[in-house]
Amino acid sequence: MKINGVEVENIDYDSDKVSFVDLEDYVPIKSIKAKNSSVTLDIGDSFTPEVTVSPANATYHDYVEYSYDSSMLKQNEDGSFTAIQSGRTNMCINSDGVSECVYVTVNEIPVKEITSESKKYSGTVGNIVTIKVNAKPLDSIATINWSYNDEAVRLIESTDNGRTCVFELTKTGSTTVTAYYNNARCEIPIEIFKDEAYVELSQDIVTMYPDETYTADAQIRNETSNQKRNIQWTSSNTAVATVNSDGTITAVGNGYAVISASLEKSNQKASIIVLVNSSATSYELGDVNMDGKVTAVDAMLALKLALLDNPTDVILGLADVNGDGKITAVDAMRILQYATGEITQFK
Ligand SMILES: [Ca+2]
Ligand SMILES: [Ca+2]
Repeated sequence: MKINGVEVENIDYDSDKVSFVDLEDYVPIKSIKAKNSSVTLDIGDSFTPEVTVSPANATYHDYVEYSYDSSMLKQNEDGSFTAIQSGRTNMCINSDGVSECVYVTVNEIPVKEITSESKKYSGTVGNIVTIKVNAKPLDSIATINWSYNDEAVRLIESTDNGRTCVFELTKTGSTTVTAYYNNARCEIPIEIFKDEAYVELSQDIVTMYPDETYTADAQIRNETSNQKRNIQWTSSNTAVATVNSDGTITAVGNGYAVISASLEKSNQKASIIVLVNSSATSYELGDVNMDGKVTAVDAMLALKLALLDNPTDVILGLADVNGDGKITAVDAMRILQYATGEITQFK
């Protein structure tokens, strides 16, 4: 028994579906040619590929099969194809081991009209705004584009084929973002306000012994950002004091360090002066910051220490220049006088 000119033995077959051709009668297909190698359609358009199968007397001349992406194209009973979804695909015509392909492009349904759900947006620098637009016709899934001033806003993401767009506001002032597709445009104004947030620390100076810890109480005031912002902690001198990410300061060695609390995405920061000393080490009276000289800075520090409830005894000893057992504005004044040469000794 021969099938398609090939000798086959012991085969089960369905006589309705398989036809048999004698080897001597079989004429193979040499070529399949499509009139157009590519075709471009809009959704809903139909076309019938014009195909020439050669030779004309080929056994399977009339038995061509089509392979195609059925999510993009639908074959009709008359053999034509209708575009049902946008995209690009190869539609291939196959028979008798020979193929020819037609590159099919289905255009998306163009967006004709874009409207914004909200006429205007506003927020503080650092805020995130989510802008939603509606596009017509509703069955279009064409991607909407956005243009914007990238000094004023930063595009975070565009989803739902451009119908939802998320921006971070980056610069104070008025700006406009535009959603567009071909000639359909929608301009959306955004008012961006100054970021007034700042960090406040409950005190601005602390005295410590080495190995002591102190957790600074930092609060973010005037926060209008809709994003959670962190405080970043740094130490000016980690040989004196270190600080971890939650504001816990650890005294390390003698000296003076400034611990800064910076508000994320802002240039606002607050700081706390840390004076560390162990009783074992002595410095010149009045040299409050332990830098080896008595200056106006020491006077300023004494003034700050005057407001502190419980300075360490060692720091008290350095700043209480008149020896009355407490640090007051009088000590600060004496230190200043000493620093400027007005007095040459404290007592
Ligand atoms: Ca000093
Ligand atoms: Ca005093």
